[in-house]
Amino acid sequence: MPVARPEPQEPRVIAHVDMDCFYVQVEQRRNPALRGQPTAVVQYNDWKGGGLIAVSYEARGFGVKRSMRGDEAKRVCPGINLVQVPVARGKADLNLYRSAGSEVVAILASKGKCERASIDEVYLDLTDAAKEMLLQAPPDSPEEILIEAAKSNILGLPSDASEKEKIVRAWLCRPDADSEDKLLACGAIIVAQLRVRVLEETQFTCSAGIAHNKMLAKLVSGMHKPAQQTVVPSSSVQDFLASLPVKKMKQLGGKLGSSLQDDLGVETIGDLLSFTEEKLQEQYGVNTGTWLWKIARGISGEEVEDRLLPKSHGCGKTFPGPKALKNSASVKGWLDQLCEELSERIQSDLNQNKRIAQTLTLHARVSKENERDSVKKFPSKSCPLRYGTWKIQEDAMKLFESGLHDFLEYQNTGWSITSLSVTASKIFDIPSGTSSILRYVKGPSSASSPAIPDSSSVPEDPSLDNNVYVTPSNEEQCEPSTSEKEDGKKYSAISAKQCSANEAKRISKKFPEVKGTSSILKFLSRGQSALHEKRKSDGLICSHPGLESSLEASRAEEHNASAQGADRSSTNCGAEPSGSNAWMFNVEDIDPAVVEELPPEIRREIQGWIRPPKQPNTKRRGSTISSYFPPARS
Ligand code: TTP
Repeated sequence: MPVARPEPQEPRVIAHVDMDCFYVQVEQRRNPALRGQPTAVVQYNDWKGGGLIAVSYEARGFGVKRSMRGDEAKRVCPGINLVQVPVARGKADLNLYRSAGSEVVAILASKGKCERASIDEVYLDLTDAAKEMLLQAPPDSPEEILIEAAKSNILGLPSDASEKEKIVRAWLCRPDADSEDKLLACGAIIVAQLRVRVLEETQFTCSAGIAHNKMLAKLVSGMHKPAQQTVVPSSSVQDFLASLPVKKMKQLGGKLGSSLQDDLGVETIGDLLSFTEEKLQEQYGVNTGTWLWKIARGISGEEVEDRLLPKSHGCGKTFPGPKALKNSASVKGWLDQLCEELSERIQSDLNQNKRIAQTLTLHARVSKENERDSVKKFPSKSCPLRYGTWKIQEDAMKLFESGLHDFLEYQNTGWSITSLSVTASKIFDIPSGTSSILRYVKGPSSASSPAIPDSSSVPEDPSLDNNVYVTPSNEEQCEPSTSEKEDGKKYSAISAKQCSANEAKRISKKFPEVKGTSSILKFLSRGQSALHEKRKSDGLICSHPGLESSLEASRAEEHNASAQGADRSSTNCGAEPSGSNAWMFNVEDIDPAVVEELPPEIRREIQGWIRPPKQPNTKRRGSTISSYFPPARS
């Protein structure tokens, strides 16, 4: 449910930029003969000519729509060019479009905080840039306004006037405008400049919305397409929202919007104005009630996040009609392909951006034989993400088996899958301390190895220590128990039933919960038998390999793809670890004098673990971290 965010004190200038018929433009750049022609990009699927996923504005003029398939589009527009998306591993390969989107983002991000919202849209916070323009070079001469800015659509101004451009020029330079409108005018000019640069440098056109918040900017960016921009002055907000159907608002597209229509008779955002905040809170809870009350007034405090990279990576494939998957072997074949692509993408994110994904989720659309209309959905399943292609493949297959088990509810019946996808989410930047501590914590065997890239080993969330599969609360779980995590969200987890409770307690006592510094602790806790928890739940087994085995697997994968098979057989899930290379440490064994010599960020982290001071533990147990920290010289 949406929640109201606190509004900033000062007015902001926010833009939402959305590429026009994006995949088509990318294909037109690859093949300029397609420019200006009715063109559509079709999904990789030959059934009825494939589903259209992007349609050029020329084709739209003939009545071609995205909901059509290629055959129908040809009937409507015989001259249409249908371009199939590039294919890899038997499915659409979107890399071409992703990197084209990145080209655009690189340009747009030059003027302020930039949030990449999808493959072809971004939010920009241009407040600072607009303030600077207002201070240093305010628009004061209508004739000098950039033509692209003069073509802006400004809500509240006559849009079909023969002198529209002249009116817009005058509006952008009004000396008597209030400071909000003046900032907005500067924002409109900056966005126009950016759009011109995008066109010059990438050959792509885009459309944009410019307003005082994200919500309004997004709502208007698609209002005048292609290659145009729309500005929302504060004075026109009420009129605009008065006629805006509730379902047009992203968060109101589903059940909440339906409830507003059915339960309160609200058809437009403006209709919400007739309800008090208390009434809306009574109906939808305090947070959502306040959010609704605010959006009715065009108020939204949501900030533009500073994020140029995607929040998650997903790979999916649909299997329509006769292509539906009906046995585990075919599911495994496809899951392997999807996981291979996912693994490549998260590995490249790790190498290029030093980001780690924590959670692997499997989604599927499944129906039972003879029960095509069943309302029961296949439950999405998640687990901690282990890096390495075959590990992801293995875990994804287990998630599938677990989901199928829950879905079938012990019925011995056939099933049929029409879509499968795997997602890597909860991506975070590697804390700088983590990468540096790796140099200190390499096990004995790796010490003699060539330098291992810091990115080759991936820590996991320590809070998952005693949990095997974890899913956000909006996903179904295998066997729910609920725990509150640091970020305040509720997570449900499966307790490791087969893992002895005593052992679990022993581990958690030894490795105290450390807030905000999950990575290193988890990393270090992956030693010996304690970290090779074997867990079974609903037929699932999951073992957490130690540092060394994960390093080795990563290395093997990086340097010798053909060794994967052998690697896989030697590290089967549930198999005992080789042990010789794995190790662990006790917090109690860390010599405080040595900690003082560590880089500050690691020092802070380790000090967090050992505070309050523990009783000195003189008992040495095998390989401990203290073996690798020589005592400080006195
Ligand atoms: P959109 O921004 O929704 O649409 P668009 O850019 O094609 O056209 P518009 O000018 O109306 O914004 O989607 C961006 C790209 O994402 C689109 O070019 C193709 C892809 N896409 C899909 O693959 N499947 C889909 O269902 C949708 C909606 C988009």
